[in-house]
Amino acid sequence: MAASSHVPWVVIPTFNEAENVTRVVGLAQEVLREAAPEGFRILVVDDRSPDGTGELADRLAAEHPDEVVVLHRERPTGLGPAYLAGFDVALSAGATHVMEMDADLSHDPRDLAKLLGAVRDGADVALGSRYVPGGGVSDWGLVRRIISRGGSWYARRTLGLKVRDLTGGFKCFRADVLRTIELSTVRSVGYAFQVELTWRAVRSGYRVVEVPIVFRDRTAGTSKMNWRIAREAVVLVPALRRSRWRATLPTPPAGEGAGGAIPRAAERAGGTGAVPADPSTSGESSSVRSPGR
Ligand SMILES: Nc1nc2c(ncn2[C@@H]2O[C@H](COP(=O)(O)OP(=O)(O)OP(=O)(O)O)[C@@H](O)[C@H]2O)c(=O)[nH]1
Ligand SMILES: [Mg+2]
Repeated sequence: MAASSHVPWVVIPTFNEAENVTRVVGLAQEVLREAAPEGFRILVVDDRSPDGTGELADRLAAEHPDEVVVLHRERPTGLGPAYLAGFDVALSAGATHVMEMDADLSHDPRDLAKLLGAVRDGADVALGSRYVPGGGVSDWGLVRRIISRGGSWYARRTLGLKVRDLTGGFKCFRADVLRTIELSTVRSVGYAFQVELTWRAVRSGYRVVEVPIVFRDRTAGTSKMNWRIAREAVVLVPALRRSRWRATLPTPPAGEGAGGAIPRAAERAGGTGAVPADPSTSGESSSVRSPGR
């Protein structure tokens, strides 16, 4: 890799996405060449897809060695472990920002610019959100809408968070957030993974904003969502609350006070339509407190 890897990284997990991978990577490259002129990396994390997704990704990486990287894993163990492996590569390479995006074009790659912009404007985490003004879903039937909205509502109520879209997987983290929230102890695999990362970020006092996105149903390839993944979320969300996890935050450097390691309260991030997910301060109910607050 010739160019610096101290740039924003986008992690795209793939399993049997041969019909989508070339297009999604190409679109992301177009967007990021403008949004991140200093450079970027798109990391495809493929779990030995039998349909040849990994080989297609390798071809893209050979054509664009400064922009596309591929991580091959041995077998599909779910979205969470694939993301964790990808985060490890990105953080070890010195990523400044780490973004999550699905390969199936349900997430519009153009929104990468909005998410990155929201973090550059001062947020620590920007969530692509279907459930704030300006956001939405198209093409979904009633059952799918109810499951998704119900899932976010359930997680929000159980965890006492103000985030509207907790199960979405289109996100941008300031890299230091991922370095702080102890990824080595994250065990969740499916939707619960998305809930857990956001919950940990809020618990640690980070500023989380929601950026409106319109989510489109995949038009190619098949969904990997199943009832086991949904059940995991139902069980894991109350388990998260019971765990009362706290980040072991680094001690703030002398003179910086509590503002050093622990970020300030949520504020409006300008220019992206972002809204603070936790306008109070920590965004939590009184029974769950952030460290240092
Ligand atoms: N590497 C890897 N990627 C996975 C695995 N499971 C899912 N993915 C990828 O994760 C992303 C989201 O999975 P989807 O199947 O689209 O799940 P979903 O978006 O919740 O469900 P749909 O909206 O029905 O598509 C896609 O890019 C998948 O290819 C896995 O076990 N390993
Ligand atoms: Mg999908």
